Amino acid sequence: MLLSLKIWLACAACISAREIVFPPLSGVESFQERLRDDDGIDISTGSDFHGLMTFANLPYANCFKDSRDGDTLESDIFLLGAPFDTSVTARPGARFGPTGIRQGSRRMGATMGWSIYTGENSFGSWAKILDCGDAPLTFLDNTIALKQLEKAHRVVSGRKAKTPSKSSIPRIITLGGDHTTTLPALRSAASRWGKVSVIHFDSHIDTWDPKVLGGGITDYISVNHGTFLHLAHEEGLVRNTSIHAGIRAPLLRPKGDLRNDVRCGFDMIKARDIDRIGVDGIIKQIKDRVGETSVYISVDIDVLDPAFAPATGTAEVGGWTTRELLSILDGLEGLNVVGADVVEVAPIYDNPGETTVLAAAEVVHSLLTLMVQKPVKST
Ligand SMILES: [Mn+2]
Repeated sequence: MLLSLKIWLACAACISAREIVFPPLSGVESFQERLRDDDGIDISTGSDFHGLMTFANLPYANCFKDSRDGDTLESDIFLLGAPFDTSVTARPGARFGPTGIRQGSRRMGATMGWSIYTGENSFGSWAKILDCGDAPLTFLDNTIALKQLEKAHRVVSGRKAKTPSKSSIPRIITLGGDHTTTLPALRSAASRWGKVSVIHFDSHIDTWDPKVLGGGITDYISVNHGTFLHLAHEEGLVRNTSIHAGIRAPLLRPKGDLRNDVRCGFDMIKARDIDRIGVDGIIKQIKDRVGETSVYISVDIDVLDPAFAPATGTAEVGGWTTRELLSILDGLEGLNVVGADVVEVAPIYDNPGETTVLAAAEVVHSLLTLMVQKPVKST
């Protein structure tokens, strides 16, 4: 008995005497002030999980501050959240998409940002990249919310570029939001860059005539996540060199929807075309279509099969894998990408492994990389 007590006391002493040795911490550029002490324990940098959450641990900036208050915020690429989901035709929830995509990006950043495929680090290149947080959008009136989003885009894209020798107008990647949020983004992009070719990754065509989808009963319901590309065409924002990729959802009319789609300026790559022409064939078809024009890339996460992106409002089976989509996106290097978004991420339907938000974050990373690879001067 006495012996076991002695052993217990010895062990207790050994546990309390043990020092926990941390590995050296450094590398992550932090926007937090560093503590100026010298005890060797760093609580300012070194974790992907510290501070408030931004996309890929990028610095946050209040992008809506007034320049008359002495604000001189400059950046080359801005991330902008659009928490809006009241124009959907099926499951809501994408208002939490921006938060979900940021959650999916927590392990991203400059420190471990070197791509095994390209050898590049998009977070540590020439471009300054900031996260604006989310645009403050009312959730009670779609008309006002979309006007707010349009103004947010106008203000952010009107800021000075940090590296004007490379690219004179800051570019925006929007974190949606249901797909209606692409309409204000296209209005803003077209006002800065002129008409754009839209590369539209989606399982649905989204060019539906409001009279067909929703019945056009009021102007209010005519603006929704299945009609915004029709409206963008009517407003003269979209070039007739646009293209869908990954389409597989059924149509409302046997021929009329497709005729209208062509009229809106779109060519179409269907989901199953990948089995026939492969990833390289799809890349070629997209590049041939848009050429040297200014390009806006919109990625509805439902372009992925629900096995890879279950957390979305209008899931359609038979879609692409995450790897296929990322290979196609990375293959678009060299295009003049002036704006982009990832939309329809509704995290409430995701699983504990966060399958959808991880995929969405990596898609944003690919879009960011395309922008860094190809600076675009304004025309
Ligand atoms: Mn869509």
